[in-house]
Amino acid sequence: MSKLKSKLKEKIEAHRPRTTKLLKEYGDVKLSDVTIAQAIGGVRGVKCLVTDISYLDPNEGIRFRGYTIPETLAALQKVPGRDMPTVESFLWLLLTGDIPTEEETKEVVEEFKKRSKTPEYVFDMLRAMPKDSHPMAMFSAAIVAMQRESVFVKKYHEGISKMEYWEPTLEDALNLWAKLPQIAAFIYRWKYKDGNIIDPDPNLDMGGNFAHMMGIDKPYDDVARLYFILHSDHESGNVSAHTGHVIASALSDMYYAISGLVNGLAGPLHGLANEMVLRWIQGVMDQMGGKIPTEEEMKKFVWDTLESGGVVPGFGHAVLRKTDPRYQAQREFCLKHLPDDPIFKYVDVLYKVVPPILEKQGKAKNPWPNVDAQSGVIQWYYGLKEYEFYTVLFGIGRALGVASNIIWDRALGYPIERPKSVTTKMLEDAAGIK
Ligand code: CMX
Repeated sequence: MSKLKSKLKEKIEAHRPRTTKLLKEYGDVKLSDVTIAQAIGGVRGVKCLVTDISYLDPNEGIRFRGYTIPETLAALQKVPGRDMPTVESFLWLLLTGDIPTEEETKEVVEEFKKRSKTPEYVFDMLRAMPKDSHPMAMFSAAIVAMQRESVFVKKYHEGISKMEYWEPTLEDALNLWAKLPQIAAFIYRWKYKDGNIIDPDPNLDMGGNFAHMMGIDKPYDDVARLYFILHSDHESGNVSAHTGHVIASALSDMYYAISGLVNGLAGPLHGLANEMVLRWIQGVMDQMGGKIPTEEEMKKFVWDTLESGGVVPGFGHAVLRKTDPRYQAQREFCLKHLPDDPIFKYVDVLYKVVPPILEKQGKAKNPWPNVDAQSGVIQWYYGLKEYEFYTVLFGIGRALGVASNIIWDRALGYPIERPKSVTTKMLEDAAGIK
């Protein structure tokens, strides 16, 4: 058994009695009441999901297994000479809650290498799709096409006990995680670089290999590592995480679940916002003839968007009430590596002008920037100007967190999800409307 699996087994066995005790002895304790506004309004703030992998505080932002973003980046293993931790060491943290040793990290890196060969039929299928398909549609299709590889499905049909479900689920997750960078890089180079594909380099970690297959030099390897880590998990209620969780709760396998989360992520109010930010900035740039707008000029563009009924992409959040620390982490990267980049300057002006405008308009509960406001800038700077592709990068990251959650869902025996709906008439009756 791999070190990762035996550590996970130890953690799962220690955790199970906690869940059992809560269910058996404290199952009736109330966590939330649900108002009519919450039932109509996307279940905002209703506490009805459980995860220990990440927690989102409205004011502080995300913590992965209790660690803030700066703490996470500082504590984990790095490839010598690079600034950002390996994705493999981060995965160990997400799954087990512990910071891995160098040896443990090395083992995950090796696991990934063993499992990284993507079946040829995936590339054949991608080549058969129209070239103007959105990269998110291609990414989702490629993942679900591999469903036939699921170890969980095989074991399920052989008949394993519910207590063991997490083991083939872990196998599926590792197999899929190891292939996602190659699939994404293939989509990118097939669509935008005349099909000029770069083979993986077996000597590199996940982030390094992704940068290599994209054909982008250092420090893009660190960009990839940072990006995948930052986008991995944001507790369980956001559209992509929740979608993955719901699908897997029916015991659909990892391939169905991760393909499904990619589809949810592809919406402009969620993961596609990073594409929308660049589209929006490009629109302003065209109108400005490339000149950096003054704050007064930028205010007008923002008001134009609001007055035409649009949202300002990259700002606002359903839970956060402060600037997103994922935005801050990327801003720090920009200040170090690309302080004079014109698009960074645009984003910088937006950071100054948008929050007071959203506050003045008085609709958005959170006027501050979220992760998507900053991420496209970094990609653009390193030559990835095809902004339709950005959300695929988000998808690789999100698959790390959601699949980790699904493994734990199975380990703790969480059941099929089934909230209850009511009719509008029932709401009117509850409100006392005659
Ligand atoms: N620009 C303009 N209006 C905004 C806004 C923004 N950035 N953010 C919120 N609002 C509006 C909402 O559209 C809503 O308007 P209506 O009452 O007319 O429907 C009102 O303010 C209240 O919304 P809210 O409670 O503050 O925010 P929600 O929880 O409903 O939505 C989010 C959250 C992220 C969808 C929203 O802030 C938004 O559309 N932002 C822009 C898109 C974006 O950046 N999405 C990425 C989020 C991060 C991610 O998931 O990747």
